[in-house]
Amino acid sequence: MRILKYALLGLIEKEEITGYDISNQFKREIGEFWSAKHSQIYPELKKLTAEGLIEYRTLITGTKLEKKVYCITQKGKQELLNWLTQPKPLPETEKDEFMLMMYFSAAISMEERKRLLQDQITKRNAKLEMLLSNQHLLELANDNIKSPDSWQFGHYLVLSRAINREQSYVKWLEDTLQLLV
Ligand code: FER
Repeated sequence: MRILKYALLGLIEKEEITGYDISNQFKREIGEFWSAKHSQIYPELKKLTAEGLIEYRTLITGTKLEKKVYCITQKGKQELLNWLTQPKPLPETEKDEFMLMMYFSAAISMEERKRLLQDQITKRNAKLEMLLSNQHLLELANDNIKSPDSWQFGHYLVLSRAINREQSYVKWLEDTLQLLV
């Protein structure tokens, strides 16, 4: 399944947007939880155009620069709505190298295990700090972010889920550290 297709339709549906800005949006927000290579985005835009799901007009900026500004078609809106309203399968469990190491960790000393757990706690806490600061910025920029009617509500949801996940991971790491003597 081409999931990137729906990420692009979702972005273009919000407002007409250049390929360059789509790429930036990906880096800034969606890419935090749905990674896409810069090199995948342009071919996908081409496909969507060929399929009649999006259209573009050419914007001349300056003397030579031409930009494509994309907007969604009726057909594109319909496909996006179909996808949005369809139940989703569970993803495969995320591969976590630390978990694989933990699985075999009876082979190493308690001291080594504790050191490695402590290292993960430090790294997870740093990630958590980043997420909490993003959440704080989002709350500052949108006074009604927790309202399901807010246009940024979806962003808030994805972020709060990530915070929840990291907090629970850190708690598990700390509980595990306590088990080791
Ligand atoms: C964001 C920053 C981080 C964001 C999501 C994340 C949607 C992370 C998500 C994750 O790790 O699952 O602004 O916005």
